[in-house]
Amino acid sequence: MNIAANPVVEADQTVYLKDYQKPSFLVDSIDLDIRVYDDHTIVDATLNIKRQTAGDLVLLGRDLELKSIRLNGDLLTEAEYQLDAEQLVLSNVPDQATIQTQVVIHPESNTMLEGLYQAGDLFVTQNEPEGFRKITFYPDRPDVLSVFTTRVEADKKYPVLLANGNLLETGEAGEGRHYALWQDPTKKPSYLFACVIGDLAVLRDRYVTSEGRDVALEIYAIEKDIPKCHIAMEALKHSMRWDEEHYGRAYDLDNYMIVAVSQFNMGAMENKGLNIFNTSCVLADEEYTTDAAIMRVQSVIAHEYFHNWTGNRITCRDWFQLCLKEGLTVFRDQSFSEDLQSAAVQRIDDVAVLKSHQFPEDAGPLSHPPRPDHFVEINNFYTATVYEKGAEINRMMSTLLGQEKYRQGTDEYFRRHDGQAVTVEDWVAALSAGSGVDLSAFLNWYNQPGTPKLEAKGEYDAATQTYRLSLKQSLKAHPKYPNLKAVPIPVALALFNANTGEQYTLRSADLFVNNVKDGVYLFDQDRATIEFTGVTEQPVVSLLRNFSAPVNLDFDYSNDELAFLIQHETNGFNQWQATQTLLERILLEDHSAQAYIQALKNTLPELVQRDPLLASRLLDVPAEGYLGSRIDQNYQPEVVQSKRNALLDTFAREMGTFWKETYQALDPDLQNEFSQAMGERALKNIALSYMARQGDADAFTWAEEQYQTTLNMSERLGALKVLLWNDAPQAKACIDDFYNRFNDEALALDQWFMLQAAHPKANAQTIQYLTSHPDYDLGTPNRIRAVSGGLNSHPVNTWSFGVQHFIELARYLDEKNPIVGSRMLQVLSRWYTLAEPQRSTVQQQLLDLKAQVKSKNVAETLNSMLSI
Ligand code: B3K
Ligand code: ZN
Repeated sequence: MNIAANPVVEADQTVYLKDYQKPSFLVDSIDLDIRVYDDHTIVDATLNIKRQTAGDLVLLGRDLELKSIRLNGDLLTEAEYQLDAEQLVLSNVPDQATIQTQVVIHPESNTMLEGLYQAGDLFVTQNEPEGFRKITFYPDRPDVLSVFTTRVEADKKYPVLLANGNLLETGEAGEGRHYALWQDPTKKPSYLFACVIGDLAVLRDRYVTSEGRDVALEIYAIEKDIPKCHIAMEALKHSMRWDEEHYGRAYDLDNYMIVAVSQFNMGAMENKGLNIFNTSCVLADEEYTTDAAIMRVQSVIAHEYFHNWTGNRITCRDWFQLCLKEGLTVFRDQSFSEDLQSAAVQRIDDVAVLKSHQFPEDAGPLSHPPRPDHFVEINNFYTATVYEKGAEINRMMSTLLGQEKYRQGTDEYFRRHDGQAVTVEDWVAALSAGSGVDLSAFLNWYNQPGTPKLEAKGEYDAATQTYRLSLKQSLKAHPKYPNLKAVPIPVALALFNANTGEQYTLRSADLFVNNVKDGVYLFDQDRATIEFTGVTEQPVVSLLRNFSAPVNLDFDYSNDELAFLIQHETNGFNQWQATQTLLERILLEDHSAQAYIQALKNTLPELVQRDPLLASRLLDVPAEGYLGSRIDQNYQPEVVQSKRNALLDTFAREMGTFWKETYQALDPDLQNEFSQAMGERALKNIALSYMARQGDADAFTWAEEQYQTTLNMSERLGALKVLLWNDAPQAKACIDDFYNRFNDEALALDQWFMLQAAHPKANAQTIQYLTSHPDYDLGTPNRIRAVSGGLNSHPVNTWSFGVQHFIELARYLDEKNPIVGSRMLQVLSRWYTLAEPQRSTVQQQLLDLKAQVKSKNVAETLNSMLSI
């Protein structure tokens, strides 16, 4: 018997893109037999393999107890193969052969939530990127595609037995056990394999595709959560139709199953025909989940569904190409969500995430290109850069092409590569060929790290009625990526008449599309100047409308010009962007707040009536964490916090009765449209918190009333937040009441943890109380994220008592769940920007941790963090 033990970190385990080689063998088909018992699981695998190139047969496997291996029916002895902690290698294998293995695995004690694991009463899989090798020996890499036939057997206490594809057969297996046999007719890589064993209820529906296929839709969850699955079901049908209409892609199997599980490392997983979802990304119900969570559920449902074509039917050649499927699929789900609610607000929310997560990542020690060229642990590369920046690259190409050409390009991609495992180059080449526009310069975006800086200067010549815009781009040098090249930057822009507020029609020979109001200029050199003619009066320019490129814009606006844009920009995104630019100046460069306050006073009353959701976003004040990420040295979180609080106090005061009147005027229950109601709820909560800041005696009474009387989670939590974070006399009773109401609802209980951890005056005792609470569970990533995410909403707390919390968490998870451990540690990645003595203190704690960690995940993250 051989036990492949946990790997230990060796000197250099770096994998390089340049070393990519095709696998020696392909797998035509695999038969899996998975027999689950209480204290072990037996996995039999039969692989029909075929040689592709010269070389040994390499079957990857980790933590597997090998019981037997046969080659063409003959039992092999230990001398006939080489086995180590990572792989099983056979030499001199015939060009065509059958390999049979039997292994024993232990899902019941698998705390890493990777491979097959037990979560409560449920057994589920998570195989992307390299989990399948923890189930059986296999060429576990995305360029090996095979037909999977899966027999799942378990005790009848688990009535539900699922795997990918079509159900061929079910039956008795003796001793109170039963089995189900599934076959997935579509060839797929092993990372898309899934099976589920458990006792679940199901919500069923149907969808007939544009090609006439009648698809059975099923969402599996525990019985009491089934009523919370309807929004997800509607979103699924909506996504199916959207993909047909926008990309011409129809679904290809007779069933589509989604399973909700409460212990899951990330949001969801697109396994072929059998998605597995974190409950937080599938359960949606106004009573138990917030509006933001409901929006997220719809977008994640769409994301995983869209993967069926961008990811599953066309997959990645290797894991360096991860952003091929993720960047494209995120762009697709963002576009879907833009159709679902206000497009401007969706864009605001997506860019806010990009700027608060991806920009700091790209400016720090964890910076990497969307398509990295080396890694130690691929799980560390499911990053904001791969996902969100990857999406931005696709958005830029689609902006340039326009709807029709973009569609011709994607059609060509699906035509060329259906059923293949491909690269980023293949995608850009197909998009170029289909659209007739050479997009190859966009490969620079995929291959280079860092956020480009776009410096722009404007000059108006009244005599010739000409406006000249000079542009310059630059990228910060990166030690690992020399020879950085200019990238193509689509600059969407508009000019407004500063006196009348009207928008000019753009006249310039330099524009991609001329004589329009919204122009796009393709800036692909180091420097350029564009000239606009017929500009009769002093203009105000609005740049990067809709955030047309993921760059840091440096334009010397006056505060009055920004205030002008807040009031006159017709692009909701840039209206919001003007508020954010102005606020950054006020908060980080000590500018006066007057221009901002006056602009909002002029804009809000009308906007609150017309578009409450957009109005709620115009009230965004950059979070302390985001502001901190804009400071590269001598960062003092407490200084940022007190400046921000001072601004909020001023703003609360100066807006006078606006808050109270707004709170009283709005009634979300009267709105028919979800996004209108959502906007009004958001506004009312903001108004309540400003009323509290004003010291208005009604604030707490109204908050308590809102808390007690509502049946809507956004309203209940919004009110509770005001009470709790302001230490209102009613706070204790309400937070206890919340616990009593929802202690059997895991997702709502996460909010209970989060809200307390996010108290601005939380301290080490608060965290101690929460993490030793009987409902705190280190085996449930959602619960960990609730406390850690709450705590991290105030960098003052993160960088004081929080450091110890995150270090201890990383140390514990290093062994138990390194994927999540590595994530948690990344919270501290900007330690080097802190002012002394904090900087050295945190550095020392990280160095101490480095000596103790074992997993590749945590070790790689820590090494990068310390190599600044
Ligand atoms: N593809 C999965 C992510 C898997 C993460 C593994 N650590 C979810 C998604 O992007 O749809
Ligand atoms: Zn994805």
